[in-house]
Amino acid sequence: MSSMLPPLSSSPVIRRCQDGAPILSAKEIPYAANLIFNAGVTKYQGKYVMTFRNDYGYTQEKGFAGTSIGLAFSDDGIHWRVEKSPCFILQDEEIRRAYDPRLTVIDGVCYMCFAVDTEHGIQGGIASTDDFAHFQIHSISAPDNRNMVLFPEKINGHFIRLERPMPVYSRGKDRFDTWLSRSPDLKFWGEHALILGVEDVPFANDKVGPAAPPIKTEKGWLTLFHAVDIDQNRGKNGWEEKWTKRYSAGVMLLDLENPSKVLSISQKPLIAPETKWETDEGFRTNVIFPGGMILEESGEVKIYYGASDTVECLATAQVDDLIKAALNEV
Ligand code: BMA
Repeated sequence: MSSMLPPLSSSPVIRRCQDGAPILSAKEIPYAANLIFNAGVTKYQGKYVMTFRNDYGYTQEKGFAGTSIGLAFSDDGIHWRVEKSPCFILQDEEIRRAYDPRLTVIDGVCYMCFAVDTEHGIQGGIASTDDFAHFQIHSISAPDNRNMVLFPEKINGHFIRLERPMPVYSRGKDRFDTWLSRSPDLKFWGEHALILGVEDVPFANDKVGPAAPPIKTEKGWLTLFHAVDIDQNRGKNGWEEKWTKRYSAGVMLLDLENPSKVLSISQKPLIAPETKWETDEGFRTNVIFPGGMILEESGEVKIYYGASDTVECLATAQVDDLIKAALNEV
């Protein structure tokens, strides 16, 4: 069946690296790997570091077979050396898996946010590491919450995070929005504020949530968000039995001093699924999901995104153009 919703296209400011071909996929992983996507990427101690999600597989009968978080390093942010074993796995009688890592360096310490599927709901975790072998977990939220990202600096003495709680009971369906909260110590979180609702984004009808951790610019915190629309007419997309959602990314600017104040929201997608890796091939097609954004000294921004929940890709844009996209000037 074809979709009733209009097609979406990426902003002209976006350039896909290698014409959209993946920069990392399962065939480059030296251990059991199936779906490699939704990576967190940052620069730490002079190198590019990536932690990526590795889903072992999915069946209708058993659901997800498990997930590990793998580790890779790079000198140029494009070509990656994958470490010989995963760096982070959470699994026990209660916890099914940890996934969707997001990396942020604050005051020289590397933090990793991640989602945790448990027998009693989905939680959001925050850990730190200095060697990517040992992780100290600072907090794991109440369920259901995920897609957490940390700002790269404290504001007025507080760590700041974006998150996407999932209030199913009160709203009766998927309709999830983006919130911001603050913490003195990464453990206790409060001052929760709604910053982006589904109704604020013309290319979403289902949920909007954080994507890559924000970067600081003169005009405000430049922040990507994921935007989901759902169309029952889409029928089956990808290998999964039924997949009717489309994930694209938008961009917004938040106030530097008070980041719960939204300055501007792009009214058109920044990146929408377009290449064959994003629309035709993979587990869940029509999905792009950015998890890392790096501002280079040249003004180029590297945007790392998972495609079709199957591979990891890279796009670039100039920071000034991303600001214009957030301000709806392109
Ligand atoms: C969400 C998460 C994401 C994923 C997306 C599309 O629920 O699992 O990690 O990219 O679905 O499948």
